Amino acid sequence: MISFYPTVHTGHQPQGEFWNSRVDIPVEVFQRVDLIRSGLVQSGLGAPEAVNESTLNGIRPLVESVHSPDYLSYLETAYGRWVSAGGDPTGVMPFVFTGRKMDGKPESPLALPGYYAFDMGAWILPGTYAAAAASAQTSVHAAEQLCQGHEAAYALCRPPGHHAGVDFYGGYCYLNNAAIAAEYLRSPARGRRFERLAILDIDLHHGNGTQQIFYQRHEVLVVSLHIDPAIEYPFFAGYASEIGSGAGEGFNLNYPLPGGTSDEDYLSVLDKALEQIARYDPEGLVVSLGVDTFAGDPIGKLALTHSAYPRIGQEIAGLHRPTLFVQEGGYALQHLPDLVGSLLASFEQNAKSS
Ligand code: OKP
Ligand code: ZN
Repeated sequence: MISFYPTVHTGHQPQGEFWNSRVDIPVEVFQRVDLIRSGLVQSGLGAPEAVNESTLNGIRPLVESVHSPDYLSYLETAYGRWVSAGGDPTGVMPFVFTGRKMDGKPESPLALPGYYAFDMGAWILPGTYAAAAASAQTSVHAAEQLCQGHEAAYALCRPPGHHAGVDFYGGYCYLNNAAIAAEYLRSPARGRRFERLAILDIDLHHGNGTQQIFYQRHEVLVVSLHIDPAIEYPFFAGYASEIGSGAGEGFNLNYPLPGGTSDEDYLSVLDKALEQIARYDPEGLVVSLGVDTFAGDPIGKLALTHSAYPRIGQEIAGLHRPTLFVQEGGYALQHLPDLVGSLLASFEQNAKSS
């Protein structure tokens, strides 16, 4: 399977994340990229191609079809403004939040993170914007391959994207790589076009950013399997009652899963989700691929075993749609090569043989 990875991402290495009254050691580490790269090779998928861009040059209008220009210029300038205003160089992080309780828009660089971030887990460092831009470029390179006639492609994105919304960030995510790729597929510069699209999000966590971006639209069906937000991050979105609104009503489907969900139970819910996607009959599919559903994941609470992942790949192949895989989470470092590699290899094998 043709695949891509970003080379400019190691300047983004937050030293911590606030969680449960502590600063936790980060799990979204730069080593994830090289580990997954080796998994692709070991699984026979071939080595991914390097993406060297570290700006949004060439894709800015596309990215602005997902994120607001105001938000993008904030991300780009946040660290410098923070430090000049006396912010601690450890990283840009919010400590007073807007939202349901207050909705002013401050000018102070020390207050702005609380306007754009919804949690205290996605710090902004000097290299964060370049890394996020590189990650978005990676997803676009992979999407291009579908427009040029490939049946599948994989973007090894880091940082991940599915928690980032039109003008907010959080959950290690700054730019929504899957949403940006989806917009590219819907209106490519050249080549095949995929106007009716489905996004299937199988990361452990609910992709609240992706949900928000497409919530009022029907041309992109968003379907997500994730741990019940009543018991896990992101807590404030991902419930089954969130079905889309306006023209998008009925085009957002959430499947919250109980803690400890097993392979069999997971696969039967995935089956139902795929049936819904088949009924929608999209021209193409974008998979937000997180493997933090694995039992051994350090922050996960589902109980999938290694053998679930090839089965997931096989089920997705059964849709018979041009498919773009975009990496999201997955933090069990020693298992990442196998989890990602076996899912994609099984997808490829089953897509060919049928
Ligand atoms: C990002 B993605 C760790 C707490 C968990 C938030 C989870 C963000 C998940 N101590 N922090 O969807 O994998
Ligand atoms: Zn996740």
